[in-house]
Amino acid sequence: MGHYKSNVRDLEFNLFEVLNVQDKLGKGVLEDSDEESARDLLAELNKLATGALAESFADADRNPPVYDPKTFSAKLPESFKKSYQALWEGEWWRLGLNNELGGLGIPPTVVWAASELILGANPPLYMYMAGPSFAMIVHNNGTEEQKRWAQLMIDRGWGATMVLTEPDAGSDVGAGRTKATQQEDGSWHIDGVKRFITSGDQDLTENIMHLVLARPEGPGIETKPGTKGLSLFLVPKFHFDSESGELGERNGAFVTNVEHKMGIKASTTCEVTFGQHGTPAKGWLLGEVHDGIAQMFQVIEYARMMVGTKAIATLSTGYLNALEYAKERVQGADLPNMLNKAAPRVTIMKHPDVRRSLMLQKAYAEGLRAVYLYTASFQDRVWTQDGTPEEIKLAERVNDLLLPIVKGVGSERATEQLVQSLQTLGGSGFLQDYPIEQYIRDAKIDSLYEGTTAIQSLDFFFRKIVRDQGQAVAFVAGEITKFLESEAGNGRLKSERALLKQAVEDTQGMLGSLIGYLTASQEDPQSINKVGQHTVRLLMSFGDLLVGWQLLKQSEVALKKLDAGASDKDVAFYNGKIAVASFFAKSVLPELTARRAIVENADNELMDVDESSY
Ligand code: ST9
Ligand code: FAD
Repeated sequence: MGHYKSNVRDLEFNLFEVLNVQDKLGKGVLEDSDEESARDLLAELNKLATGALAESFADADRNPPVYDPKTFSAKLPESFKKSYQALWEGEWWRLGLNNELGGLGIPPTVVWAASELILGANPPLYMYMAGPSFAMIVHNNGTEEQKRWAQLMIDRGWGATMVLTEPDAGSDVGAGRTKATQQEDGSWHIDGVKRFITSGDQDLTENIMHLVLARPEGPGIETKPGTKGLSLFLVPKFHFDSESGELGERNGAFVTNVEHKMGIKASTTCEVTFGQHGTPAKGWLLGEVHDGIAQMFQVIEYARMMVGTKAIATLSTGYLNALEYAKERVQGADLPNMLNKAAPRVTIMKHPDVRRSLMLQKAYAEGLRAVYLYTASFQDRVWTQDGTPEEIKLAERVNDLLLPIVKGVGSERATEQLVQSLQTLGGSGFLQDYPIEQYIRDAKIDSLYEGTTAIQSLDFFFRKIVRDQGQAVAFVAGEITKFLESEAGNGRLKSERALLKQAVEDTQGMLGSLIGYLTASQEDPQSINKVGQHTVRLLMSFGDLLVGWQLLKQSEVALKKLDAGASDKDVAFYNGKIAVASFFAKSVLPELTARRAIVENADNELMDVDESSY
């Protein structure tokens, strides 16, 4: 058995019993898909994920890619290349593409559910397969010629990268110094050093298209500081014939280092040097506008969703591995028999603290899965363009609001709860005989790249709530209120609904306080530092609220299914849904009241502590 324990039953429950995605299939851009084909797709990918994809997970960690400074190249382990070949040959690169570019005619909900299977089995595989999805963005923003390049990227299976970070420009992308100078032939020469570039080199694909942010310079070009002065350039590793895609000369973008990391070792993290090794790094402006940061955010939005889904996928397999162990490991007696030294020994599953911990792991694994799929359901509306322009606009806003939750809360809770999954295995969890230590190492990056958690929380508060004038957040709050006012559970979820209601009020209270501090900063500029101290608390609390709500929504569905007479094999599944929702409402949601009090009583003392006193 491989390391990866997927949860297709829960994916299908979300898609077809809670979100009712099947109602959207068979129409418009989804005309070629139906419920059966979507279920078949998940089943087929699940076989691959738990088999050939999971197979190289540990080997590629123990035998990571090797960098050769003489050739500026990275070589991947053979086991990993075999997994990649299986993924590519299965044509899973079609997953996120639109129909025009050879997509499968399935909505984002199904795409992300399928993506979870790859990301849970072996996440770097997914990242190396980014070429076609990045090509779609090149296609959407490119000139007619660049649209042909996008097609070549897909047809020839090229890799792709997103290139923002520099030694002095991490969270602050606008501090980037890499520059671009226009040439007479219309191309640009890129000059600078980028670092931490995922998939910067590999030996899986014949070519790599780097999507590079650089600052254009030269006569007639206004040089602007910050992110708004950046443009997006297409910089191939090898030049190519625009018609046939035949490779030509090596371009001057060279990988000059591959980092040694804590986790996701199979994923190469590269320093990429542009135009500093005797060969110019030629790039082409994407489209005809200098609007690099907005174009790059089209990539970042996918990537943030991907990172959150990756974290949640890893938490899910961590929890299921821990659960399996707890059902087999025998240790100690039942607590009521603790004084009887001759009492029968029991599996650790019988100990209340192990049960508590496993139920919390389940709550976050399944609750966050529900949150990312709920988010994807808004992407469905945008993808299908089904609805009035106002409905589609609102769906975009709600998706934007939820992305920092999927990414920021997903990654933080996954890391925290994976530590609990390891704890369930006791000392054995610390060994490489089990996958959990690698899960923790591999998942930690998720709270760092694609914008750290602090950055997600600032994005959530300032951009997604304040700048949005609360429209998306009001919509989501309205949906939760509808649930609260409904007869959900038919009288059986009463106390849980009361706890959820309190959680809504607490989250609104926190938000109200932060908006108050922001407003006060017009008079007292320091007041904004009170906001900055608590945006992560707000983000995490909003995440808990959504998890609590989604779990209760699921338990409402489960109760209905049980009332209607579920099959034997489904009874335990539905009872689990009711148990986990109730547990989360009773043992996590009340914590929001304390967090609200902390936010309401915020002061700026922290900002006054002298740095030498830290
Ligand atoms: C990285 C990669 O870390 C790690 C993993 C790589 C994996 C590669 C493979 C991925 C595969 C994925 C494939 C999935 C395919 C599946 C398909 C399925 C269908 N939203 O606030 P301002 C824009 S890469 C949208 O003033 P500052 C906007 O244009 C490195 N746009 O910012 C805005 O203008 P306006 C990742 C946004 O103060 C403009 O930016 N690095 C958003 O200048 C300026 O905004 C990071 O993520 C948004 N949320 O700069 C950097 N926000 O306002 C993190 C901004 O007029 N740092 N824009 O609309 C930040 O995000 C900073 O907040 C900052 C600040 C840089 C934006
Ligand atoms: P810093 O920005 O220096 O942050 C340090 C700390 O300060 C963090 O805790 C941060 O939250 C905090 N902080 C910074 N600014 C603020 C603020 N304004 N308010 C509050 N707190 C703040 N980049 C790419 O361009 N392409 C890639 O493919 C890519 N892949 C990566 C792969 C790996 C394995 C790694 C490690 C990084 C990768 N990155 C990539 C870079 C990644 O996106 C950055 O590391 C990340 O954005 C953070 O930047 P930084 O490391 O410079 O940290």
